[in-house]
Amino acid sequence: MKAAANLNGGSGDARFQQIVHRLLGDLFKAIDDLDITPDEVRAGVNYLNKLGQDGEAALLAAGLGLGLGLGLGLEKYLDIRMDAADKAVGLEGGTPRTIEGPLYVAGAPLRESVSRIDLNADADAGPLVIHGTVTGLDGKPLAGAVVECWHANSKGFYSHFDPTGAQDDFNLRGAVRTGADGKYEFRTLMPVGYGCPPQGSTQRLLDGLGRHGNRPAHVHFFVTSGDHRKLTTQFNIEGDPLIWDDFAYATREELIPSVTEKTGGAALGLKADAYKDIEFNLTLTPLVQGKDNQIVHRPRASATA
Ligand code: MBD
Ligand code: FE
Repeated sequence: MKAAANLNGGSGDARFQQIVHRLLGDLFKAIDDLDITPDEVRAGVNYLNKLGQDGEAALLAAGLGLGLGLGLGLEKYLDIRMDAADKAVGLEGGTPRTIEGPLYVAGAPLRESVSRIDLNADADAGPLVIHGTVTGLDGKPLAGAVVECWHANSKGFYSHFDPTGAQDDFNLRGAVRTGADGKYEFRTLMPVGYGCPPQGSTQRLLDGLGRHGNRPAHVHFFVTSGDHRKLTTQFNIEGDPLIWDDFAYATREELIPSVTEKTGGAALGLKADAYKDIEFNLTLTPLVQGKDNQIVHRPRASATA
């Protein structure tokens, strides 16, 4: 939390840091005291979005006071709470969760086992194959699991949210269903880390704290399978200098798979014969008292392919 406000960080405005630090601490305490749920937090986050769209922040500030802390490492904090809840019921051994982030788009075409997801040319990005096996805690492959992934292009931009308009809606976004072997594979291009829009409100706030707004290169996942809990996770691209300096605090030791060099990409239809390969296996966890307690309801973008 001191990190989020960059308290004693040597740069930024000390008073601003002190205030943000206090508000975050109070907000986290309120979440604990009232056991505020992820859905309730999401309703609040969405409210702030709407508030800005409506141009009524000043109106609310007059009547109620402004919710400044929301969004700053908050999503990571909710993960920490879910980790603790899992530990309390002895639920261990699944692929660790990490934050969803704001850039998922529902509706990617669902393919069987393998999907090529680089729809648009990207001269600066080399081919990448991401693959693995979906299993339960018993290590047995799960058939019929749906693995969704989404990631940025070589400019750090996500399709559907790309300010340059250079990408089709589902570029670098995929969904596959596993067969009996539990395997999934995405044929894609190597992403580059995301940076907050330099002129946006988020970066303005970070500037005030003396913090950067960048993430290491990463790939997001949703994994769903019948009677298991939905997994929300990401991996980082090994070697990225920002791996332990992510403005969203999503990095976890277990989520930095090895990147290996391979040849034979031509036979796979990749843009070059030499390609990078990442094996990322996904272990799902069982329902808790018959319920998926890690489903988070929030407004999400959607499109039709
Ligand atoms: C991203 O790509 C992301 O994953 C997060 C958490 C925030 C901003 C952009
Ligand atoms: Fe992301």
